[in-house]
Amino acid sequence: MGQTIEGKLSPPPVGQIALLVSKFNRFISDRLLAGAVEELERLGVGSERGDVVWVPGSFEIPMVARRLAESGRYQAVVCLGAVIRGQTDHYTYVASEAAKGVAQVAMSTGVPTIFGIITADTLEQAIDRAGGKVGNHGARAVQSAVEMISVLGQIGGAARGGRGGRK
Ligand code: INI
Repeated sequence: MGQTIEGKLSPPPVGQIALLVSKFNRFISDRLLAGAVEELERLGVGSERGDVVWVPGSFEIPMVARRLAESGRYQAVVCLGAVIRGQTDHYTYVASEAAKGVAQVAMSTGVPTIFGIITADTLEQAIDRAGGKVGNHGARAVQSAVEMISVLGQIGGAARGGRGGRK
């Protein structure tokens, strides 16, 4: 067997991480952000290395995530929000565009762009995932970001969105 490459949860030596948060369902987003900031501290990255950017709703996350990723200023973009099923099918469109959009940003820029957006049937389910019974999705999203920075750093090759602009 050849070598095994695995992301580590140790702090990247340099660089900022963008925490991109949706104001919609702010009650939940605030908790996800608190979990994310705490996790930056817990992992030894430091909360001063997390820049917070707010957008109106999860639908707006991919566009701003792309701008952040392409800026070259961030090692990762952590997207946080909550899409909660309502009376209409609006939820479906917002959730699917947010998920597709975040994946596209990661693929097109090469900058780890993490899907820390909760999709839930009820407010109670969302609370459970935002620091309640099922942990904090914001904290987990920061772990994924740190792990991805590590694994991509070990593999090598540049992000397309980073310094030097698009290729
Ligand atoms: N935005 C969310 O982040 N979560 C939701 O649950 C939600 N729902 O259900 O409507 C939501 N809608 C707003 C949307 O993200 C946009 O901000 C809006 O459509 C303007 O483009």
